[in-house]
Amino acid sequence: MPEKPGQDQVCVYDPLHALMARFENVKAVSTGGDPFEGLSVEDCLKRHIVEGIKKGLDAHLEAALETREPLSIINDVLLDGMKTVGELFGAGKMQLPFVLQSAEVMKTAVAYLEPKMERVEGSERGSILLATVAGDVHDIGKNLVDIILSNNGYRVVNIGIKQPLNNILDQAKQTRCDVIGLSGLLVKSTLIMRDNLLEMNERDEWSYPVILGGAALTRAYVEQDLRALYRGRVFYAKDAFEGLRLMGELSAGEEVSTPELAVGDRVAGHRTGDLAADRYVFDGAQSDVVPLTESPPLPFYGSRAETGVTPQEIYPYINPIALFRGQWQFRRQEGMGNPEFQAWLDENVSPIFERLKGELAPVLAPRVKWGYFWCAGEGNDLIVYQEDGKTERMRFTFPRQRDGRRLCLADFFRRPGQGEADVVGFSAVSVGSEVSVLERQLFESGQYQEYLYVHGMGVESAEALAELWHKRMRAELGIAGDDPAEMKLLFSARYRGSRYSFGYPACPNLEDQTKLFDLLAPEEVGIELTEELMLVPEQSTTALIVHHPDAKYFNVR
Ligand code: B1M
Repeated sequence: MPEKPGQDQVCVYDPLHALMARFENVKAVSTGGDPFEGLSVEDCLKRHIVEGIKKGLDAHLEAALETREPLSIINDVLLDGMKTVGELFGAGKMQLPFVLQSAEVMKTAVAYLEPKMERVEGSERGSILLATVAGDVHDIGKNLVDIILSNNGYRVVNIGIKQPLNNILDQAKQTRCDVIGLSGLLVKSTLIMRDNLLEMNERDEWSYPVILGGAALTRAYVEQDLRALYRGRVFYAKDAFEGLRLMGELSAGEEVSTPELAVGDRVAGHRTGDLAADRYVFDGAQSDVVPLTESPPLPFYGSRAETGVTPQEIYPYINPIALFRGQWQFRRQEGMGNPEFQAWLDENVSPIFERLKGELAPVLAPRVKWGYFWCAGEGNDLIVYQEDGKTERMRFTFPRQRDGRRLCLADFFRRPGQGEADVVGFSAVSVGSEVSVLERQLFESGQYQEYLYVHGMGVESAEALAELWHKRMRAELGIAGDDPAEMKLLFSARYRGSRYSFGYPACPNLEDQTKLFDLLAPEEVGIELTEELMLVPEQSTTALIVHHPDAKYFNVR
């Protein structure tokens, strides 16, 4: 990939910073002049960090070395700049990609200074062993924590994904880390974290303070339930900056502050999505959904493969909101209206999207396995039939809402024996693993901002391929007539039927992935299912396609 603009020839003017300055009532950095004019060398270095400017960094570091030791430059000057970055981010005045740009400059500066200083034992602020727990492949959240902590003066030992407790403890001991940090996005990971803490009690290894983070956790689960069972100290970090605050307080030996629980947190406990077994047992009460008397004709029975889709075909199906706000985490700044924010995104973020579309086209390798099967809904079960439309091939059991409409996925299909069998679709899509290789290179070479951008593009391309293929499947089923022309409406699922992914609320059981693999054999296009039910490559997703017009997303608690 060509070098990202702004690596060496970073422009001294950053539209975001200028914009922030406007909102902050602070004098904006001029486009033409020298942004360092009139500043002391220390302030120049801080400006390099806060504004993410690499150009001229070496010269300012050399100048600082005339009066300061390298360690003092790091601790007293550069880290002070990073502190400002953290404060701006915390106050909602700095966007994550620019925080990462600042971290890149920090890393470059430290790399410049390191050969000039002797390694001073204990010079770090504190140390943490970071791992994603056993069975979980999610890397990005933990890596963002790594970037923020290591560029704020902490020693981070990042041992990667799918880490069993034995390894975590061995490595923590070997590398003499003070704290253990565990990450995980899966519901199952929240249970693994609990088991890890219990085992640490049993092994008498509870002297480590533990920080936990990841999407399926809640503060209440960690700071009430888990805290009650771990003999040591355990904390929840909602994001990397809370991790930074916790490390600061823990390393300084201060009392660790615990934020108030949010209202949702109090009730939710933790978002396990683990449903009581009775949710799956049919108790005779069904929803008001009426199965269709006539279902679409079966396009074909069984599965097919497609590897000829191009990235250019996928790109229009990338939801910019999910990419810009979800993955890249661009937020509307305080005082900014929605139209103004949109205009800002159009001007500043869309060009990044356009650039990456071109650069990632040779890296993305789209592939799809999809198919259609005869089926029927019976109680809470979806029965999938053999090609004869009568002989049972397999059965999925879905949970039913406890109250309200009492919806269950099985209700959208005709009952057994009600005329011809109904039709269900399945899909498995991926954009290949090369993009993960690129991500790793970017992370390891300290190109943090680009790492975030590429990761976001990769995963949202997988999601976009699923969306594109769902459209194609609606066409094959002959139900695409209701498709909206506008992409925005497509992204809010204003078409007939729905695409449900195993692991999400209406069908939370990840074990169902094995049945989908039995039906589609996605291995034939290079999509594998691990023992822990994760899809490899990471940028892959699967779905069950329902054609019934009433099929919309719903939650089961
Ligand atoms: Co999917 N997915 N996904 N997915 N996905 C989740 C993880 C899920 C929670 C959604 C849900 O609400 N149900 C759910 C898992 C639930 C479960 O276990 N049952 C889920 C599922 C089910 C799946 C599939 C199985 C669906 C399917 O295909 N059947 C499938 C599996 C893919 C696979 O196996 N390879 C799948 C696929 C995908 C996409 C490919 C489409 C895409 C990318 C996935 C990926 O990143 N590899 C995707 C996405 C985008 C999501 C959500 C929406 C967002 C994840 C993300 O990128 N977050 C996610 C739901 C959610 O999180 N709201 C979901 C951004 C990332 C930077 O945040 O890692 O959380 P995160 O890290 C944050 C904080 O959590 C915190 O700081 C970080 C920075 O702020 N943090 C720490 C994390 N670790 C920390 C440690 C600390 C401190 C802070 O100290 C130690």
